[in-house]
Amino acid sequence: PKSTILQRGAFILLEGCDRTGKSTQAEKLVAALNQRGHQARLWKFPDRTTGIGQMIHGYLAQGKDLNDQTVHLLFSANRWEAMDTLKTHLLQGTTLVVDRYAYSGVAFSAAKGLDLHWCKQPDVGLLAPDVTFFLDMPIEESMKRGGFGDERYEKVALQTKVREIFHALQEPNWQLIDATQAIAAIHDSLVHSSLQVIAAAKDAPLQCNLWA
Ligand code: NYM
Ligand code: MG
Repeated sequence: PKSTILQRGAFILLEGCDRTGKSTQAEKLVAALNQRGHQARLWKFPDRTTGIGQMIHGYLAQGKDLNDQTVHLLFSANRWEAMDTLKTHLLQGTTLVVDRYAYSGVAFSAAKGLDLHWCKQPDVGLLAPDVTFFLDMPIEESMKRGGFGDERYEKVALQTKVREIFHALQEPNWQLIDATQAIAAIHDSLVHSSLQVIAAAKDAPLQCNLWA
């Protein structure tokens, strides 16, 4: 019999400033892909469930202080500690819908004043996304959404800088999404694009070359 080669899943990333609807869209996208018969699962960074993730959570939500370089490296380590698991899922054919990644890592730390080049280095060589959906909207709009201001970084001036740095980090496989659109309209376009990305990624090798 003809041998069958297992087709890998796609690495689909959602990025953007706080309160742009990433988590809502990521959950809806996973459900829609599963419904269409694609194995898909959600992954979120920071992953607050690990030991490193708990240190990050203490910093973001519980007022624990850490110096800027240290917290930057913790966010990066929180991605590296997930790499083997993420690779295994992708190679088993599962598509990953990832809510934030290294672009957030660099955008937030550089917005605080750390050197952009320095910020990228710890994440060099991570798995590279097949597509990045950048959910973009004016900060004045996202500010109006519920919950803004609960965590460290949820401040207008900082978010404005973060947005600028995100734009500077754009790569050819980014798709800019107007995040002020209705939830259903954004969802439809994410599903449409994701199906194309899944079809294109299935025979392509995994790329462990972020910023390399
Ligand atoms: N954040 C997130 C960083 O500063 N660096 C990173 O590497 C990542 C992944 O954490 N304001 C920031 C962005 C958010 C905060 O993320 C918590 P979320 O998606 O709100 O849980
Ligand atoms: Mg948040």
